[in-house]
Amino acid sequence: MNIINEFDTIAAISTPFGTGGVGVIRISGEKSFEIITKISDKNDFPSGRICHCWVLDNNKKIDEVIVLPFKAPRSYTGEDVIEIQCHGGVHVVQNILDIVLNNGARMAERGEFTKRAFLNKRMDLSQAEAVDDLIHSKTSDFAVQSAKNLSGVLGQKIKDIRSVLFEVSSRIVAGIDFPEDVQEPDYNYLIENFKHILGEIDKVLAGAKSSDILRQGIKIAIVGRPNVGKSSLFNALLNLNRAIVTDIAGTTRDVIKENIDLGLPVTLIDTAGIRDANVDKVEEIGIEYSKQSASEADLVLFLYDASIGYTKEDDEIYRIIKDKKHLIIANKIDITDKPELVTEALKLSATSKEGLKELKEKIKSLVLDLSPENLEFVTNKRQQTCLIRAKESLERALQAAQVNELQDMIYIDLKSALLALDEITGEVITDEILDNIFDHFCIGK
Ligand SMILES: Nc1nc2c(ncn2[C@@H]2O[C@H](COP(=O)(O)OP(=O)(O)OP(=O)(O)O)[C@@H](O)[C@H]2O)c(=O)[nH]1
Ligand SMILES: [Mg+2]
Repeated sequence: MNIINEFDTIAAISTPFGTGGVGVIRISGEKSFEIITKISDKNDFPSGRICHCWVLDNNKKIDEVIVLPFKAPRSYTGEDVIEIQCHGGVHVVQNILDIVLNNGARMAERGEFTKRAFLNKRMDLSQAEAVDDLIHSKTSDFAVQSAKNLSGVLGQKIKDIRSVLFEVSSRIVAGIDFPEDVQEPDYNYLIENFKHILGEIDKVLAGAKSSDILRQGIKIAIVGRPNVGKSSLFNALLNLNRAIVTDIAGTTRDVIKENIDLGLPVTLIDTAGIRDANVDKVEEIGIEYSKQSASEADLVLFLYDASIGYTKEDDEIYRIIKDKKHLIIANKIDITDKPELVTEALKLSATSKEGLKELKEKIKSLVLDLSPENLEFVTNKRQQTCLIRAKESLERALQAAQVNELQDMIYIDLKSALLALDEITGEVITDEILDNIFDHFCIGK
């Protein structure tokens, strides 16, 4: 079956909605060239050449554009593709899309261009998923990791693991099918190979936790007594005067949240200083919110004022958060000669920014497992589930081989492991899983 011929022609705006320098309308499918010829003042669009023309609507000039024509199969989707670069006004772009749709294309669904690229074997499924990760990455680090997968790093690794597994499986099948001619493989050979493959799967899974954090991000709450410098640290980490800072205790009364990139996506939360005495109703509610923020955070930055020292009140707050993942920070080290420091506290001055870089590094290393081998492979939940399934099947095969189980039985588990690996690259995949993946994409991608 030739999938390419089965598809109709789709179109969408590929640039974000809004005003910009350029807007891009993408068309894919066998009518792409026919449509651009119909709607422009130019007849010839040689593949791979930049073409300049006007888009027309019933001879009325709509915009002066650049057209990038790509003949199948050498295009993003593997089909005939036309990309129109027009001026980036909301209405210009929409007008051109409407003209394209009125001349034989239909509106593309979410992720349909990339889905076609996958179905036409321009990329495997791990690369298609990397496209989405790259677009939606919340930090520059994760964008770089996603680009690695786009280039096929994860897909290739899975194919390498699969090929070893396939080789072992083939030898078992040959032994089963032709017992007179082919000897069944030695059990030690099986055990050795299963252990090797399990080790390789573990290498890919080692980055799972970090991948999840890099993709989703974490919540960090800054907590402490009034006036210890929480809002000052909040502003310093944001590099912006976002929260009000004064020398009046009880300045911050509400929870303030901002997103920042600390190499991982972080929602940073500034809270009201926690104290018991003389608080009014508003501050009391603020203090409740602070405790709640601390309990919901993935990491708590617990601040005390080093120029005053670690007090009984500090310790009372510390006891609220001590069971959470936390960092103790001795702030205002710029105005104290001999800070009475808690041994494990990080020394910081939120105003002079001394110690700020170290704090950022410490946060990153506490949350992510940053050893290079653990960041070699970025995976998403779907891929991790497939890897775990492959691993469980192989573990069963290993146990069976260790007790010299019949090789027919071992083969059943190997087949499940192969299937699970094939789901990662999309060699074997159901429509439901595909729809689920591409439904998360943007229109026009
Ligand atoms: N010298 C010095 N002063 C600091 C430092 N950090 C904060 N301050 C000062 O301490 C005072 C309180 O700072 P804030 O950031 O408002 O403290 P806070 O913990 O948010 O206070 P509340 O919102 O009232 O709980 C301000 O006068 C700051 O300028 C620091 O590292 N060094
Ligand atoms: Mg404050």
